[in-house]
Amino acid sequence: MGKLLESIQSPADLKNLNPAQMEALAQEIREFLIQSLAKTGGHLGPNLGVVELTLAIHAVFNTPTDKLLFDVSHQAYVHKILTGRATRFDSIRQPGGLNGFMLRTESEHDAFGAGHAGTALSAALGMAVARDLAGGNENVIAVAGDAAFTNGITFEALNNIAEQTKKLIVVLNDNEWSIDRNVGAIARYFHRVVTNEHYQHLHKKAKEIIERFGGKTAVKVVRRAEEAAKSFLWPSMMFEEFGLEYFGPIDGHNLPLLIETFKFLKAADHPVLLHVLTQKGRGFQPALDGQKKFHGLGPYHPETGDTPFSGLPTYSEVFANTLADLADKDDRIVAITAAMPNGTGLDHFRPRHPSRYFDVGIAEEHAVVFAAGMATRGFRPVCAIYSTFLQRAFDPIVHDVCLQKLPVLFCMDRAGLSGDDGPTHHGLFDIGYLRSIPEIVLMSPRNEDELADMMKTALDIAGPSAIRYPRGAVVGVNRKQQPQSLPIGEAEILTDGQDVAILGLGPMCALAEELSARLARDGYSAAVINPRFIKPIDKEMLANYARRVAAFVTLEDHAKTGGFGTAVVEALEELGFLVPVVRIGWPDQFIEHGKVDALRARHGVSVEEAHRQLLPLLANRRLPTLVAS
Ligand SMILES: Cc1ncc(C[n+]2csc(CCOP(=O)(O)OP(=O)(O)O)c2C)c(N)n1
Repeated sequence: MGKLLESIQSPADLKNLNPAQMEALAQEIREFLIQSLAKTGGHLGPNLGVVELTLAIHAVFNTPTDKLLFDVSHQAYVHKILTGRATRFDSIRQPGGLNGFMLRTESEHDAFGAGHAGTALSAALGMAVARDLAGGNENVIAVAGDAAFTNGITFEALNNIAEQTKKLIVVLNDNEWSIDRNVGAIARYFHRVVTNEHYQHLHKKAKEIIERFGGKTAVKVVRRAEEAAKSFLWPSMMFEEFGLEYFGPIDGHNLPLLIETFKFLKAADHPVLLHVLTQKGRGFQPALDGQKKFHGLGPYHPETGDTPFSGLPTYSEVFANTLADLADKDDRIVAITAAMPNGTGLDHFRPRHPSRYFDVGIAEEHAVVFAAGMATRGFRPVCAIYSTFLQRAFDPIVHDVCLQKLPVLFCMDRAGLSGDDGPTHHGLFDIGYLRSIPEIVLMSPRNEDELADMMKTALDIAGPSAIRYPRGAVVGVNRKQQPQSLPIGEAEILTDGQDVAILGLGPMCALAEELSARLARDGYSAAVINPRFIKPIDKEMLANYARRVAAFVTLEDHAKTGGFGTAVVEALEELGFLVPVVRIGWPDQFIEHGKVDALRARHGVSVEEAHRQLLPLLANRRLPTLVAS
């Protein structure tokens, strides 16, 4: 850690630094981020882009009295470093360490927790209105990336701001990137503002003036830019129509200009929006060259940016390649992503079927209703959306897809514990929110070959369906040449047995097999079942085993409440069987970030826990006797 950085215990310490020291501190923070995240991994690119912006905000405002929010908050690392967490920064995203996002329980400086996009403006407005009602005078500052403006909630907030408060500062941190290139009309609009020649000229001028005279004059330049915006670019700037006074765009790496601008905006008696231009990955060439990779990544080489080669393909890649293969033969198939072409693997689909690929921005609700619309016209839309982000689209799934019996397929990546990202990103609720919806067929594959089969199955049926599969590398099984349709609602019996029936959902099948081996050593015979279908559940299979086993075990990478195990209990109850069910899954609490294996052990999502709960239920069972032939 650099000397200046070492001296910053809280944002108050920034107030004693002169401009040259602030610049030097910015460089120290960049170096610190690059070196530290090389070991832990994290959101390097976004944070390198907001070093000056965060410094300027903390130099002018006083958190925690003033409220500072970041949209998504993956770019809040510099904020963490400046608010007393620098010495623990090497623990970020590590078990027991700092969270990778803002967390209200982690620091009083984290005014609002996040992880999903589009919430900063609404939450900031809530805080501003609460302040107004309470007669307070603290500032509320919401920093949101350009991609946050592709999200509906951001616009719902904009629609309300001017009516509801006179004091709110919105910062649009525009780097022209989402994780991939930002998309749509809003992105084009911002781009036009940024590339306007007049602004380019004003930027250069601002820089010169600041170098010569310092802050005050710079504010005049910002104001002139604002005037120019009105006359040159747009009959009336979009944000002005929403009742926010627009300032910018200004250079988001020009610290004195940022500081003077914030001082000026602090005094505003109406809501304002400051448009700052930043460069994602600034100061680290590999991040500038590899914007997508360095948005968020695991450990890397601190000089070259190289990352270790991971041998097996991921589920996301298998999903996307399979979809592209299926689309070769079926031109009704279209693929939809909500700003995650990289994460969902659809990057692999895009070049093979460019006209049937849609990135709609961070707009999960729109993605689903859009898919529904296409389905009414005979297309077979496939929405590739992480389990956690599909939560946003619950009502469209109910109202626009399932109620209308439309054949939309939801491919839910990152279903199960996400690990390092923590509770905002764990995909632990999708069975809970989908299982109760009529019409939907819900599946979970135990390996990549079965994922392909399930995609084929889903595309062969006439109604809605969803497949949940985990983050990361596939199992590595041999794959069939062509995927095959599976019989709907039929489980796969991997091994038959008499004493206990173990149902391992999706990748948890591996644990089911481990448990079975362990029980065999205890002298019990276990059936190992791959349920395949969460809905419709295989009642025939359940009835069959309910007649002979002492207990069922369900293993799932999902919340126990409302999960697959609950579905088994309900089905048995409906069938009239009173057989105990040992349900292994995540407890009814938000699970912290950490390494998957350690978290499973801590929370009892394990073979050991299943074994521990099962033994008393089997104790009265007579051990199998050998029958003499
Ligand atoms: C609802 C939701 N969908 C998708 C994501 C995944 N995601 C995380 S960051 C990000 C892009 C953010 O871009 P921007 O806000 O412009 O910030 P930048 O990283 O460019 O600084 C996306 C799509 C998310 N966090 N929330």
